[in-house]
Amino acid sequence: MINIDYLEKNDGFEIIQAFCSREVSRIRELINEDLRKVLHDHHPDTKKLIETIDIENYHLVANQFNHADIWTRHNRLFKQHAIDYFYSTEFYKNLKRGFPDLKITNEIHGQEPEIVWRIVRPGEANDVGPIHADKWFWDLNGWHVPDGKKCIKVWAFISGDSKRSGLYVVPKSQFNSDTAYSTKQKDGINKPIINDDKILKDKILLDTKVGEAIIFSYQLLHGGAQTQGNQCRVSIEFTLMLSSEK
Ligand SMILES: O=C(O)CCC(=O)C(=O)O
Ligand SMILES: [Fe+2]
Repeated sequence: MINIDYLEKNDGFEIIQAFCSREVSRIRELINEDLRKVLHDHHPDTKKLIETIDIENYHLVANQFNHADIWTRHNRLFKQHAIDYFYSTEFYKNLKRGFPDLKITNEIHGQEPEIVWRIVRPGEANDVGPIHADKWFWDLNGWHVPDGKKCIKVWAFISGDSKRSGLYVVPKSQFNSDTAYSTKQKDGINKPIINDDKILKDKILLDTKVGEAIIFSYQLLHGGAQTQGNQCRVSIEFTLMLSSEK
């Protein structure tokens, strides 16, 4: 089981095996269904083309769609049936055994637990955001962590080339609580922009295999890597809220 205290006192992250290949296939299928449904809602005229699209080949036809407008966070949220499937995975059951009071947070949309998928196309700098700590979002938006609780992030690699895409982290940066950032309003929330780019020279691209997850401190600096090669990167992410005195 993950030892959160240990992780926070060391590099600030840990890579763990999350989903077996059968589970990864099912998660890909669920994301593909959503991908097609959302594209169809926005572009009903391209029904035939959309039927042939999946996360493996999406980038080859993405220029036919309003990619930036379509793929809001809201449109990438797991729906109830996908959440139910996620709850049935061994990964979630293990998390629940280790942290019986855990909750997946819903700070932005306020209803169901927010499990979000993300697709990052090859060569597209705008598909990833700048390096940040997730705690900054909570501070900037006044989202409240109740007394006795804490947040920790989970990011899982679902598809792509792990050596040429994925997540950057700055190991041990959870200790630099004074890293400067400014803020800009986007998609209805305040988003942080890091000011201090000296620290970014220490970032490393984590080599996560498909089905593995990175669990990381809410204070750890991290961000998406622009995808190289010719495969999209697809990942899922969510926040766990847990008792802090564990
Ligand atoms: O996957 C990405 O590009 C960024 C992910 C991220 O910031 C997160 O999971 O907190
Ligand atoms: Fe993040």
